[in-house]
Formats: sequence, C-alpha cells, structure tokens
Amino acid sequence: MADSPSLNPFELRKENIDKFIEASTNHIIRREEDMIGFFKEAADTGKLIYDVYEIEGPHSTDMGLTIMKPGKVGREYHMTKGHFHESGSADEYYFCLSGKGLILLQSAEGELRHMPLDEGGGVYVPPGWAHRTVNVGNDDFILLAIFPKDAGHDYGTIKEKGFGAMVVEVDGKYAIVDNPN
Ligand code: PAN
Ligand code: ZN
Repeated sequence: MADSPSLNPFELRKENIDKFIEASTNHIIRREEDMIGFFKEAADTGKLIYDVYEIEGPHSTDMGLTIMKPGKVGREYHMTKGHFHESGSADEYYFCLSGKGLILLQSAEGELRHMPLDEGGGVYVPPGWAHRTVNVGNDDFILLAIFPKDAGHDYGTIKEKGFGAMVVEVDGKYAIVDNPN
C-alpha cells in the first residue's frame, strides 16, 4: 500500500455525504444539455440533473456517489445517461442512501430488467449489463456505486440505441413504458 492515497475512515449515510465529497478526487456534473441524445426532449436549459463524486480506491475498486435531483425532462423522470462497462468482466454494486428510484438493466442481447432502488436497498449489476438509475421521487436520489478501476464506461451504445424502456409520468405516477425508438 506504499502509494495509496491517504484516505481516512468515514461513515457513509445520507446525513454526512459531505465526508465522501471531501474525500472525492473527481466531480462530474451533468446538466440537461449534457443529456441531449439521452432524454428525448433535452434542451440547453442549464438545469442540473445529477452530480457524481468519485473516490479512487488504493487497490482494485473505485467508488462513485451519485446525487440526482428530482424532476423531469419532458415526460421522462431524471435519470443517468446509463452505460455498459467496457470491460467484459466488470460488475458493480449499487446501494441507495436516500430517495426513491429505479435501476434499469439491459443485456447486450437486449433483455431488459428493472428493480426498485430505495433507501436501504441495493442492486448487483453483473458483467455485461448496461445500467441506468432513475429518480421517481420528490427528493434527491443518492446512490453509492462500487466498481472495478478498469471498468470503463461506454456511453455511445446507449446514446445510439437507448434503453428498451422509458420511465415517464402517467396520471401523476411513474410508468415504465416501451421506448418507441
Ligand atoms: C456510476 C455512474 C453514475 C452516473 O457511478 O457512473 O451513477 O451515471 P452515468 O455514468 O451513466 O452518467 C457507475 O455506474 N459507475 O460505473
Ligand atoms: Zn457502471
């Protein structure tokens, strides 16, 4: 561990995510205009959709904390871009610290799954499954993800083909509907 970054122990819960943010080495900001090609109706509004804070672990894993604002773009609930991992063996663990949402999973063959992801819950993303998280609640949706350093993120395939399902508002509630494209 000679070259390890000096990480201190910290407790991770929704009340003190600032400890994670302080230790983070990378901050990704996604605004609506960064999501053109992902949301059907994304435009250059400057609206913040989500932040990701990343901590590079000293050994084989990195951690990402995603904080997603509530809201919609057009009919679609706020969501991440979603990606396949470039490494065929890279899996990932997701845990929800706060809020109410879903994860969409899609295999390379196009098999689609969705699971609820809310406070106290987690999801295992096996190798080869694209994943996107969606905030269907009224508050921030806060997720911890742990993934291999060499996972790599392929956004192009999702941008080009999308997911087989969209999460939209119907009669004031969320519904998972087929993506017409
Ligand atoms: C997560 C995601 C994060 C943001 O840390 O990177 O939730 O989603 P996008 O990367 O799809 O914009 C993860 O899955 N890492 O592998
Ligand atoms: Zn991932």
